[in-house]
Amino acid sequence: MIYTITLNPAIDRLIKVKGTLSKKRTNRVQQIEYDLGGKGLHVSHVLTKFKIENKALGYIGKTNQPLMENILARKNICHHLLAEDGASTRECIVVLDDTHAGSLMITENGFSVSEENHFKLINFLNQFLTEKDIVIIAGSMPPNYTIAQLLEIINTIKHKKCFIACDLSGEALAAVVDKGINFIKPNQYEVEVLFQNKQTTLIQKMKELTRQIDYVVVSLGKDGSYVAHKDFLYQVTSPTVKEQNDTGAGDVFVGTFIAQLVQGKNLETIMKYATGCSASKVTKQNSTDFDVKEAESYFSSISIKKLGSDDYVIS
Ligand code: TA6
Repeated sequence: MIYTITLNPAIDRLIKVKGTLSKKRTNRVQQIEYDLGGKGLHVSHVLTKFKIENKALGYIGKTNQPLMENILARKNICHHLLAEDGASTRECIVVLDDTHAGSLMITENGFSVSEENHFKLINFLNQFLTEKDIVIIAGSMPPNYTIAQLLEIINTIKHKKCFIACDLSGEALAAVVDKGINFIKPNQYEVEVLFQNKQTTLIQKMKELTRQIDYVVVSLGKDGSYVAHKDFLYQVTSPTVKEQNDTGAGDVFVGTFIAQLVQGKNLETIMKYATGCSASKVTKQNSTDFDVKEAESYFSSISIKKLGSDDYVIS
């Protein structure tokens, strides 16, 4: 089984305005749509689309639970989310306009999770995880959730010997990297923060990270990604597409990467699907849609350069 954990889920409120979004002007709304939000839940959606059994774990607020449950049902997300009394799942506002120049995201902070629900999550992991499982933890931490609580989750999963993938940032990313996990996907700025701006190249930093982490993906946005695995580093370019909304593109990358990995595909195929599906997501207006056939049509314009062992050998 694959479990995703979203500690701070969201409801994405997509607001499409007419013309060009501008400050000091009345931006008239053309269309509003609610979509699934939160990185782990997005990964669950991708896995579900690839018909891979998975369960979404984490927390949701009771106050707007019906709206969230409705979105989860619409997206076919199998879940065991713990509901928090007197709390609302945060809204993440994504504003789009007619210019195809990218989206604007304004996100609420989320709610504080009770000790009780944290322990319920730990108990669930203790009770159900087995060595064969994969756990993906993605997204920001709720307010007041401590690094110690995050590490308690990581230690519980590590104790069960599961494959652990994390799409975290800042302090949370640094803490899990120190523990040694199996997959991370920071962007280049998050890598710099990890090394506190140490004067080494990005490639040297990735090399360092692969000492403790099996798959290190550094996303470079429209410029593609670097993927490091074992002794080698791959430079992957992204196809040029007409952008509608890049929200969720990174989550589609992570979900597709894991989906291909569990299907036993080779790394080149994994990288092509992850890059292609993520590019397809960018062409869609909401936060979750992507098209696998469209992704495959991009394959010929995705280049994967394997940097030789001279460039990147682990000493
Ligand atoms: O990656 C996209 C997304 O999951 C949005 O749907 C939105 O809810 C946001 O990210 C939340 O990001 P955060 O880092 O705050 O968990």
